[in-house]
Amino acid sequence: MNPSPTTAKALPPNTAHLVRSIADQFAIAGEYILGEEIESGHINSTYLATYELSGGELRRYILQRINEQVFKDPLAVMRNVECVTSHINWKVLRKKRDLGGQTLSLYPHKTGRFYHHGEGGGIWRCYNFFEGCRTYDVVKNSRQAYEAGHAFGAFQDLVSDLPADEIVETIPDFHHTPKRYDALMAAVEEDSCGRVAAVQEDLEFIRSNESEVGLLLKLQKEGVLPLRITHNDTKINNILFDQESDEAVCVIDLDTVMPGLSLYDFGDLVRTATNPAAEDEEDLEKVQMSLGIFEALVEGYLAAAGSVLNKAEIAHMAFSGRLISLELGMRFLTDHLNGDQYFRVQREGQNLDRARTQLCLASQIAEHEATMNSFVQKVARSR
Ligand code: ADP
Ligand code: GN1
Ligand code: MG
Repeated sequence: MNPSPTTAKALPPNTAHLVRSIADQFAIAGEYILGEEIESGHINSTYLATYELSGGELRRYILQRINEQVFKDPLAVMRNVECVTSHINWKVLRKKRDLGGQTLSLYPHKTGRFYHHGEGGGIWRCYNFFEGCRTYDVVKNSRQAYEAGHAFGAFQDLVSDLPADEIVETIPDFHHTPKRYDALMAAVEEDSCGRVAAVQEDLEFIRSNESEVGLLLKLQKEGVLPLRITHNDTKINNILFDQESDEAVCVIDLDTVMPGLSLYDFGDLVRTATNPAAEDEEDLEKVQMSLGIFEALVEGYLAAAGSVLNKAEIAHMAFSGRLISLELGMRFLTDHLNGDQYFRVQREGQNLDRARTQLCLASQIAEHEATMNSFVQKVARSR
């Protein structure tokens, strides 16, 4: 089970001191009373800061340090995030005339900027904390899947009119699957940790799929698939759900918002939502791709973004789930072979388990792809 924000962890004294001093740099009203850590997410360091207002009311805020190993230009990330959050806030405000605390907003630093340069290095930012929400690592039912599909579809719709030149590519070739394939082959060649011998079967499966890794890029080059502004990290735990109603409240983790293909977003959603097991499941018997969940994702996504997408995007929705599962399988395997330098791990072999789960899912999607395609077409026709 994923820790919900309310089960955030106590901090060791050094980190507690650091978080308090960072929180102090932002224009937050009240008195700082507690800092805790939220451990979900493989990339950033995320903390929860609690303040007490003069009347005794408690308010909480998210403080995040951007991972500079992953994001080489964190200020460019912040410019993108500022642009996307203000665009979404403006659109929601215009439509509803009330934000109601339901959109992600950056809090200003004391200088008026939206980030803080940490003394020991690092770029920090502060967001509003969504009370009464939780995240899921694994989708529990079709309704949640519909909500998730709808949330990412609505996100696509909300950013569809952002001027493309305002958002920069902060991680070049993030979803360039052929380059991910090449990076894996380079890691195999180098075998820096002596782990290649044990992953021959996994490599065989990946090599057998090589001819398809460039398909979406080819369609993009031919002008069949349009370049859009996309989220690029649409895993299920990047959506906040209302704890009571289980409705999707907000899409978070905007660091990878960049120009991309809508199919990268839908594909990653399929990868994370249709697998009923954990992302790092060791028992592959438990990785059974759920067609019912796929169908709910399609219904939700098309209900919110169907009018934005073209025919080719719709025709490749099932394929995108297979491609992104394969891509993540390759990324996790590459990191395993390179000695776990990119994705945070809690145990040895975790990146290999993550890789195998994704590869298993990719092969199951291939088995059901024809049925999945027919379903997508049926929903698209009925709209
Ligand atoms: P990472 O890039 O490391 O995945 P995220 O931005 O996804 O970082 O944040 C990690 C976790 O922190 C999320 O999965 C969620 O549980 C929690 N979280 C992040 N932002 C908020 C927020 N504004 N309100 C409530 N919880 C949040
Ligand atoms: C990382 O930050 P997080 O945990 O939401 C990664 C994604 C992967 C995901 C796999 C910037 O996402 O690309 O799909 O792990 N983010 C980055 O769980 O590399
Ligand atoms: Mg995240």
